[in-house]
Amino acid sequence: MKHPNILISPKITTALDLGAPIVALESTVITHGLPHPQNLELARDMEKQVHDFGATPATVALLDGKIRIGLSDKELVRLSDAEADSILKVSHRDFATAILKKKNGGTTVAGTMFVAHMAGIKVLATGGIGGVHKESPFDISTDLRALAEIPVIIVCAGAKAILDLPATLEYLESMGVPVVGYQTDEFPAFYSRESGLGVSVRLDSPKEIADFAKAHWELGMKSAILVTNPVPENNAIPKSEMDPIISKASAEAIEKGIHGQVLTPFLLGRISELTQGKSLRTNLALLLNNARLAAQIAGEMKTSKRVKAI
Ligand code: PSU
Ligand code: MN
Repeated sequence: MKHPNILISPKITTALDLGAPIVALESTVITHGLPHPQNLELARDMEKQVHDFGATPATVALLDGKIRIGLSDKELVRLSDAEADSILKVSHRDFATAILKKKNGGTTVAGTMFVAHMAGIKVLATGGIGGVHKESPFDISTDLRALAEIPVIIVCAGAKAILDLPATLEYLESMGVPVVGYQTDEFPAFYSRESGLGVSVRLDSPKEIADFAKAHWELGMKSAILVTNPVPENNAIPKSEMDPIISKASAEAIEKGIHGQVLTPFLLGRISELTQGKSLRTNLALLLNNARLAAQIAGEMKTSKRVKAI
């Protein structure tokens, strides 16, 4: 793929040429989702997890107005050092802004899906997807539209309970997006393993997920497959403990009139303060857990392809 505004690193180019497993990583979590220096540690650790589990990590971001697939360590440092105010949060509508103004930016799940699909990368890892907001039901993340339209596998820990989870799941159902529970029947709520809501299918191994994706896309379906991977038990915070904290942070957002792109970062920051950093540790643990599963799925996707070629 040649495009004047997209630069693919040599490592990723080689992996693409070889048909080797690759996992795309979003970068809004680095630029807007986590405080410094945990964001840099996390960015490095995500890449390491993917690598250790047999795939090539491809962090996607914008640097100097170019869409980048695969970053050097120096570039990860640059991205994580930038003040959130000066760096863009890049979803579909923001790419041309970043290109024209030669900006740096973290790509959201939607933005990363768009870039990954263009490059031929099939699997993406994140923490949690965006969804329908509780405070303003008309605030629906571009992530949901991207899930409806872009055929890649997203590994996440569900959606945060800061969102309207039933409405988010209804939207995904309307758009025909399969919601896979990895070794669970319940839709995980990011910090918590439980939400009281169901998934559309439970699958128990990376191989089963790869086979499911194949079956879905071979029919000509265009949507993504959302794989929800509950946070490891020892890092989970029970729903009953999170609910009052989330309500408090949401009420503050309404009081302060915070909405739009800054709402998610505001809520995440407040929840971390209100839990004295406990939610931050959970956030980091689930991100790494998702990177591992994504790498395993990417490995199985490759196997399925090879078997087909024989
Ligand atoms: N969930 C997190 N941390 C994040 C995000 C989601 O736990 O940083 C980011 C993701 O990049 C997601 C984006 O794609 O927020 C959604 O933002 P919005 O709701 O403005 O679409
Ligand atoms: Mn939004």
